Order: sequence, then C-alpha cells, then structure tokens
Amino acid sequence: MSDLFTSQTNETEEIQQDIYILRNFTSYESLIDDIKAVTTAAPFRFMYTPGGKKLNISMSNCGDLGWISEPSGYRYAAKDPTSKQPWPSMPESFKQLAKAAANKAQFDGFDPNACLINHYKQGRELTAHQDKNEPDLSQPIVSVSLGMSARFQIYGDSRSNKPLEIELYDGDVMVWGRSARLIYHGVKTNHGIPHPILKDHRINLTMRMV
Ligand code: MD3
Ligand code: FE
Repeated sequence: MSDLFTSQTNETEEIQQDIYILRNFTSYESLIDDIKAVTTAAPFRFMYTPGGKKLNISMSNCGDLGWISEPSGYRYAAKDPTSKQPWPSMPESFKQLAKAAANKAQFDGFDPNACLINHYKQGRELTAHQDKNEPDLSQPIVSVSLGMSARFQIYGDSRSNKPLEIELYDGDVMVWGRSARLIYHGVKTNHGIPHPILKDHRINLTMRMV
C-alpha cells in the first residue's frame, strides 16, 4: 500500500461546476492486486439491457451492492447474479482513494459502499447516459481511470448537446456531485493511448454510496 496516491499534492481542477479532476492521483500498478482479487472472485461479464442487447463493456462489482442490468431493469443488488454469492467486499485501498478524492472536492463524509468496475476493450464505447439508480443524489460519485486512455464526453443537461471532451489517462480521478450529479456523460476509447501493462484495455472504477 505504499503508492496508493501517486500525487496527492497536485491541484484539484474544477473543470466545470461540481466536476473535479485530479490528474495522476493513483495508478493501475498501485491497485492491481486488489483489482485482480475482486475480478477473480467476481469475473468481468457482459450484462444485457432490459431490451435484450448485450452491453459493449464488461463489468464487475465489489462492496455491499453491485450495479446490474437484467431483463427487468437496472438496479443495485446484494448478490452477484452469476455466482449467486455476495459481491466481494470493497478493498480498503478503493475506499481510501475515493474518500481522499471526495475530500479534495469538498465532499466531506463520503463513505462509498459500492464500486462498479467497467472493463473496455479499445474501440468500445459507453453512449450518453445519466446515473440515476442511486437513492441519494446528494452523494457524489468518484471515478478512477486506469489503463488505456479514453475520451470522456460531458453533455450536460441533454444528450443532444455538443459534448465537452476530455482525455483521461491512467491514474486520473474525477469527482462528480451536486449540480453535476445528473449530467449526461459518455466514453469513447477508439483513439486511446495504450498502457504498459493493460495495453489496449481500460478499467474504470466508480465508487458510490447506495
Ligand atoms: C457523471 N462510467 O459507470 S466514469 C458509469 O469511464 C460510467 O466507465 C464511465 O459512466 C467510465 O456509469 C464514466 C465517470 C462518471 C461516472 C458516473 C457519473 C461520471 C459521472 C455520474 C454522474 C455524473
Ligand atoms: Fe455513468
């Protein structure tokens, strides 16, 4: 646990109201053992939308509840539907990272109990959407980008807006809350820069209170 925070002294930039970016705040290398432990117990899998479409991105979860997509809808569930067991517990490293990032964005008392782990192969995209399955929208979401870089798209209050695009690199952490909590956002990975270990793969952690 020596290098969990690679640059805790860097500035926190508020790129738009209530959207914060902490560049190079951590790294894949400092989280690799915990990510492998979680995704060995709950392997990445492709879920299906309520409409029956396979998602582009494979997913896992850890913590008390995990985000799932199933024929009846999207929800947070206490058990992994594949193993029928509780999700692996959230590693202390994930919690510490999320709390430290939230504190830098003036969110005191953020204590995440759920982490969705997204896995992207180069070229896969996440289309514009809102995150609104969480019960308390006064709580922020902390996201950690790992591996191949990606282009993050911020659409604001409508998915028909022209997005603000921002490149996210391994170790960049973002905090989203308050007025930005329900913005439309998406991800493109077609021109990503490969990572020394993860190559053309990207992993994103989103830590939440649900
Ligand atoms: C803004 N994940 O899991 S993280 C998601 O890179 C998701 O895998 C993307 O969107 C990814 O839902 C983006 C950044 C993010 C996450 C949640 C948000 C931005 C957000 C919730 C509200 C507003
Ligand atoms: Fe999202």
